[in-house]
Amino acid sequence: MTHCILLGAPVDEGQRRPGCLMGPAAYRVAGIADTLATLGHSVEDRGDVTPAPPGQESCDNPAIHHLPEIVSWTNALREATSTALSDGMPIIMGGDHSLALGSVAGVAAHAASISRPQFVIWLDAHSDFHSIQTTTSGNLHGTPMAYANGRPGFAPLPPFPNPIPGGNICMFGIRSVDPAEYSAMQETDIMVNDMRVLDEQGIAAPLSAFLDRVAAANGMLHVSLDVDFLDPSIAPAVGTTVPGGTTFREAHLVMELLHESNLVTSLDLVELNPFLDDRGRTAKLMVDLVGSLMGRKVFDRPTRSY
Ligand code: HAR
Ligand code: MN
Ligand code: MN
Ligand code: MN
Repeated sequence: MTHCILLGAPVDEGQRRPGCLMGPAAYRVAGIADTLATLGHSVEDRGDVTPAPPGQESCDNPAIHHLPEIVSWTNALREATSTALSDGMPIIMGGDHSLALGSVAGVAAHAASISRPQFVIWLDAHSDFHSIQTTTSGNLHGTPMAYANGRPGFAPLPPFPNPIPGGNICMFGIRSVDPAEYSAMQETDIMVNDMRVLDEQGIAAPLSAFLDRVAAANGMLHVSLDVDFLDPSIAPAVGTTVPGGTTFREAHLVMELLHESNLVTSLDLVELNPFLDDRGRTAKLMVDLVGSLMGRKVFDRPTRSY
């Protein structure tokens, strides 16, 4: 039984397609609290996080937009997430992926405070490895993984509390990487499982290899689930659709394996744009995936040991 803490993060300014701010409401309407309670967990909905009024931060990349708003969100979400981790498992309901600038900073700060290493699983079509300097779209939702890894070029944001080494980061579902992200990632030892790896090896083997590392290090594990990890044919409610994503069963299998590992300590749900949804089907699928992550299954299996 887990104490699940819902945090709404209606962040919309990290990209240009309005609608992600309705994400937290859509998860609530789709029954996220009931889904968790039915699985035997206690649920506390702390409502939506409120950022301070934006300041005056600026940078020399003219493409960047809404930087002061995102700095305010980052500060507010770092605080809300690290506080929630002392009480239970934060589930941050976005909001676009720029919210992870704050949520991942919060989990890293908490892990450092109790001297445990932090690990991240990034489930996304995109690597989100731009710095504020290298993004050409200027959309800050394309930057959080680089910030968390301690990449330079984030001066307007507070320094990342305890940068997460590349060996503690594992990506799945990747199929859209910009050249500047690609060359920056070459300098790291991030485990990048692009869609071809999943085609050739499936999800269970590479995921288990990473989970073994987390378990051996007694790590905290943050999962960041971007709607575009899923194929757009099953999850249309996202501004940045990329063909060739994961299937319904691949996505549930990731969640089921993560549940069995017993290692997950926090979760982001990002990029849902309910304005683009088809009668709530993407919101409902995301909530179903949370159900699998938190223990829903058809039959019990012999317990795996991690
Ligand atoms: N790499 C592209 C950019 O920086 C696209 C980033 C899209 N990111 C998300 N989140 N949708 O993963 O603009
Ligand atoms: Mn705007
Ligand atoms: Mn993303
Ligand atoms: Mn994405």
